[in-house]
Order: sequence, then structure tokens, then C-alpha cells
Amino acid sequence: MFAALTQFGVSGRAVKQQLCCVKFWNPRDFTQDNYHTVDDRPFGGGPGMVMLVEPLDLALTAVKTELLRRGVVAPRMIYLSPQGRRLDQALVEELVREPALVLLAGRYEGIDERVFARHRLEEVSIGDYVLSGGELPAMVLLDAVIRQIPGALGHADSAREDSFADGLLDCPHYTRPEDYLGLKSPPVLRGGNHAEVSRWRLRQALSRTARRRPDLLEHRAMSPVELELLTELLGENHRETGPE
Ligand code: 6GU
Repeated sequence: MFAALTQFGVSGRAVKQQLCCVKFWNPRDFTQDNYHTVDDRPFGGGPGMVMLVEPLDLALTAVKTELLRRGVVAPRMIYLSPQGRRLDQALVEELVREPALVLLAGRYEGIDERVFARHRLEEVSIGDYVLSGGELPAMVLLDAVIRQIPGALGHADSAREDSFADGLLDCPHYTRPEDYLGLKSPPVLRGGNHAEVSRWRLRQALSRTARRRPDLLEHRAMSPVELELLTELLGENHRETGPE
């Protein structure tokens, strides 16, 4: 499943360049029985299965032992679960500074609660919807974190990145042709005035964010230029109501 992360795109290149190392442990390898059982029916009844405490405990202990050999003493350990703290860019930027991350991806209805008594696990969710397992959320988290590692992005990418790191939605983008079936690209982007281009992009980002995600602006400090642009936009909105 994790080939999408380790073999493709920005994260794949970061792994290939050894900017980070991703390693996998299979709980089945930490079972004792012939069937390599990792789940069982829940005490108290009900649908679905629960992941056994022992294979998970042994797997997590093995990971910690290996990290200790590599000099990492108390790694942050994250259990991907819809019950967790919602992942956002602030958490991503916090996690990229860690020397190591241990991610636990569950399957079935969940894991035996006693795993939490054996290991200090933080719970992280990637949004309010239900997925069938923690693997995709783990890849989402890793992709977001790995692209923040210095050197993971080409220069072309890193400048553009500032947008969401900035707490704003991205501005619209255009490339050739200038005119597609009468649909024009904004002339300001082809005028060669970099200050004007920057101002246009910031204005678009502010306008989009205010319309689509006003919640993002609530706790965000504004620079003088941003306040000026927002005031301009508010004045326009009094006079007209357009799609954007
Ligand atoms: Cl982290 N896991 C699962 N199974 N579903 C989710 C999720 C995590 N985040 C959102 N939905």
C-alpha cells in the first residue's frame, strides 16, 4: 500500500535521496500462533473485530528498541484514528522537527485499549469521515510532513508552498495559452511587474479565503497590506455580489 508514498512524487524522491527513511513493521510478525492472528471478537459482543494488544505491544516495543539503537530516546508515537486531534498544517510543522515518528495504523473496529496503557500514543485524525484503516491517514500525514523536510521540494515548489503555510488558501493559477476559447488569463500575470503580481495573488488568496473559509481568517493576524486589500475587497462586495 505504501508504494504510493515511498516510490512516487515528492515523498518518493525524498526517500530515494535519503532525506528521510520510512520503515515498516507488520504486527503479524509479532504473533505466536500458526494463523498469525492479529484480531479477535470484541468483549461484550457487537460487530467487527478488535486488534489484539500483544502483537501491537511487541511491534511497538521492537520499533522503540531499534530507534534507541539509533539514538532516539522517546519518539512521538501516533495512532491514526478518527477519535484523534485533527491534523492541520501547524501539527505538520511541529512533527517535521521530530527526529523520528512512530505511526500505528489500525484496521477493523479499533485496537485493544490496553495498548494505550503500554505506550504513550497520541491520536491523530485526518478529518471527520470514516476510513477502513489507518494506512491512508498515515500516508497523508507522512506526505504532509515529508514535503516540509528541507530539500524535499524543488525551488519552484517551495515558493508556492508559502500560501497555505501562511494560513490562506492558494490563489488561482494560469499558464499557456493566454486565451483559451475566449477564456482570458489575467493580463497582470503577463505584465512582468513582480510587485503587482504578488499583490494580485495575495488579493486573490484573501478573497478566496474570506469567501470559502472565513474560519481561517478568524484567529489570523493581518499585515498592513493584507488589511488594505481586505478593506478594498469589502468595499467591492458592498457594491456587487459576484461568484468570487
Ligand atoms: Cl486517522 N482513521 C480512520 N480509520 N478513519 C479516519 C481517520 C483515521 N481520519 C479520518 N477518518
